[in-house]
Amino acid sequence: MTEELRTVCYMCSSECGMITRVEGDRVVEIRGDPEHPMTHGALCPKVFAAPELADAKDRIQTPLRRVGDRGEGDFEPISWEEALNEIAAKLVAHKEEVGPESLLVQFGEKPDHDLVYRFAAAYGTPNVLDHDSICDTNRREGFMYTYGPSHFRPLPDLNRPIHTSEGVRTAHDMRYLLLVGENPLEATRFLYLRDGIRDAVRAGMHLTVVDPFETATARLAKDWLAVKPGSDLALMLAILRFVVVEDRGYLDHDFIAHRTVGFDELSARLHASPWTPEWAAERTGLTAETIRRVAHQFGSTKPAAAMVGMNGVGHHTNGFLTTRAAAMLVAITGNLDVPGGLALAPQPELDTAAVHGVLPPDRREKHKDNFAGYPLACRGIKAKDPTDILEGVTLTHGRHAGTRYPIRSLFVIHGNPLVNAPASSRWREALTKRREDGEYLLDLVVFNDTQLNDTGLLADYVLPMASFLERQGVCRIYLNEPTISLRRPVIGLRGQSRTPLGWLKPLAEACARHGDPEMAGAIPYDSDDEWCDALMAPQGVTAAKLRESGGTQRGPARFYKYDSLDTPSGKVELRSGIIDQANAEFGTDYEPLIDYAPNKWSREHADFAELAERFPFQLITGRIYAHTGSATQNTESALKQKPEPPFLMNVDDARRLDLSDGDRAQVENPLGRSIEVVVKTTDRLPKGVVRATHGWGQKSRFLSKSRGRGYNVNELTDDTNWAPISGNAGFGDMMVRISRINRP
Ligand SMILES: Nc1nc2c(c(=O)[nH]1)N[C@H]1C(S)=C(S)[C@@H](COP(=O)(O)OP(=O)(O)OC[C@H]3O[C@@H](n4cnc5c(=O)[nH]c(N)nc54)[C@H](O)[C@@H]3O)O[C@H]1N2
Ligand SMILES: Nc1nc2c(c(=O)[nH]1)N[C@H]1C(S)=C(S)[C@@H](COP(=O)(O)OP(=O)(O)OC[C@H]3O[C@@H](n4cnc5c(=O)[nH]c(N)nc54)[C@H](O)[C@@H]3O)O[C@H]1N2
Ligand code: SF4
Ligand SMILES: [Mo]
Repeated sequence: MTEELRTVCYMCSSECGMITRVEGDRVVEIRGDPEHPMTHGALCPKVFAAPELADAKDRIQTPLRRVGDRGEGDFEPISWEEALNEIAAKLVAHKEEVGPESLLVQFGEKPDHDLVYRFAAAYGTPNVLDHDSICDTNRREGFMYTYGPSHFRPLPDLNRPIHTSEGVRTAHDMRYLLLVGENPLEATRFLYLRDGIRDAVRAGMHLTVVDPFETATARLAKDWLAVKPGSDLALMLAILRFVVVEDRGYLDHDFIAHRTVGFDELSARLHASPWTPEWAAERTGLTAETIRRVAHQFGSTKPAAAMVGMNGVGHHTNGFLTTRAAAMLVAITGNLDVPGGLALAPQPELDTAAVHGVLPPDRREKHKDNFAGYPLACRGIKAKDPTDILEGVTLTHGRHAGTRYPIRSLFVIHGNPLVNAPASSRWREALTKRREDGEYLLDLVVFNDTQLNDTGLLADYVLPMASFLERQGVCRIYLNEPTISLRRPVIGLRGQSRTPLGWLKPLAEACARHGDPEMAGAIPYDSDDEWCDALMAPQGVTAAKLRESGGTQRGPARFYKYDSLDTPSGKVELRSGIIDQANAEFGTDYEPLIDYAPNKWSREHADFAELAERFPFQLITGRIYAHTGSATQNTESALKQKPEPPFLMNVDDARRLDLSDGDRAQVENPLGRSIEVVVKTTDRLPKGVVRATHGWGQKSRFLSKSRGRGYNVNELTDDTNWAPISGNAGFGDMMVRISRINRP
């Protein structure tokens, strides 16, 4: 039998609409869904890894229990019942001995977590860390603390056609786009940005791309500004200062007067600051003339948008401030939430409190990060996990200040921190360290995925997960048109894999049987439709209705939503009231306005300038079109497009080190860690910068196609370096030296 079913791709986080042709429970064809409001039929080639992964020989088929030491990779198959009973017995014991906060749950960058939150809330742990702090908390919080918590996802208004209450808009309004450290043509986060940028450029939009590497996006731009890594803050401060101090019609004074707070203070700070184009030129490697020209063009071309990247900007510890500067620039020039400007993407209202459950304040205040010195790190700090596991957690704020507790168990749910979080060796250490009595310090590690990656090698229990083709979820798409869609399962569960409902509900029941009364009935749903319906209740739609009607529900796009800003003042906060409140409450001294801060491990930072002589290269990363993190590598379909991650360096730098294409080199950081790479030379990267791709170099024998390919760049990153406010991992702050490896 052949069926055509609409669903939503999750080979990466873009959540594109797709139509699958299913024959005999196999996906035999995938094509874009022309009716999907975000993607209008577009897809990218990563999607083709999905059916291959679903039916892969390497796929985890049954629950597994470790038999040798952690990391050796010896497992025996066991039944779900055994696995869940053994895990439940440990969870109940840990809760009695230490408290529920000793369970640390983390996910990777994948959706369908709703019931994981519910399980964690029922058990009582506040320590649920999604992927955000190794992804984009700097960017989220930079916008959040300027435009309000519910507007942490502003987006360049480039999705066309767009439905508004006045009708459908097809033409592009945007005249100028400043993209800082973002590469939507290759790192596809929302295909409409990829396609919208192309169309808008064709319609005459001026695109300026700030990136040390000449990416595909930069190649499309009128201006490519090859900044030094981590210097974007200097650039944005200089642009901000220029538009305020020079103001040749750049500023929207009416908007500033009625819709912002803190402008006078900001203006005084900028006037008194040294942040001139010449000052920024020294730090960024651009000319003062270029900076002046870009600032003038941004200020005088309207409507315009500025957007900072999740990684190019966000993975530097000063990325929060860079985002704040961009958010301010957009607002004071009158480009916020206007057609063709930076649109405030509304969050479709969902009943997450009902479905996720709510933790009582007493338990919330045991959060390992928020109450351990980082009160504004709203999602927690993943980079800090190894330290927390090794040293325990000391709470510094709230009513439990002074309390210490150990982390006893860890759930890794479709993530791969061993290669995707900073400092892989620290993760290995944290997960394999033994106590004096010979037992592991971290008593329980549970891993849930479709494939047994390098993190899985360190687990005690491996639980087979339903791939996204087999599971149901509610997608909250980031769009100016508030949109939800249903990821419906299109094929049956493979092997013994289970959906989140399929294993978390019986695990909760097993915990109840082992003596934890709070877990009885913790997950009250009997089908995926039930929790999806509860979640979507405020939208007045059900899963069944979405399946019938094409999978997506959207409202009209609306601009000028200034009445809905949920900052403390209700206005755009150039001086952040949220930060002021946190400082008053917690005795912290976070910058509420804007300031300059150089990054660790960079020449601009006084403590590291000298090191730069011996470690002369800044190491950055960037994504490749054909792969998603570590998820797609074990597939023919992606490997035939890109079999290895490139390690790029400037052609003159390479020549000086006697390196040419294909040569092996050692890359070493000041922390004494090193990796081996194969060099690829390029003239698209300035001198002094090398560019890698993360997520590779895995060793797991369960990844038969990708094992041993490439290098793992996160062997070199620093787990003790995170952004002061958001806790975002500072992957992008690292200096290295490079030497040729001569082999006979
Ligand atoms: N140095 C450096 N490190 C980085 C980054 C960087 O730029 N530089 N980027 C960071 C960022 S932004 C992020 S978000 C993290 C990502 O880190 P992770 O979230 O760990 O990302 P992945 O490696 O993509 O996926 C991990 C696992 O998810 C499993 N999986 C389960 N279900 C699905 C599914 O439906 N779809 C997909 N695709 N996989 C599934 C895959 O099998 C895989 O084992 O890495 C971060 N690490
Ligand atoms: N193909 C593909 N698409 C993806 C993903 C994937 O793994 N593969 N992952 C998804 C995820 S999880 C995310 S978070 C997004 C990320 O989307 P992006 O943030 O756009 O992706 P990246 O390629 O990590 O980083 C963008 C650019 O930042 C540049 N850069 C590095 N350091 C600096 C710097 O100091 N300053 C400036 N200005 N630029 C710098 C890099 O050269 C790179 O071109 O992509 C999503 N889409
Ligand atoms: S960008 Fe590609 S991989 Fe990502 S969701 Fe869309 S089609 Fe899937
Ligand atoms: Mo990400």
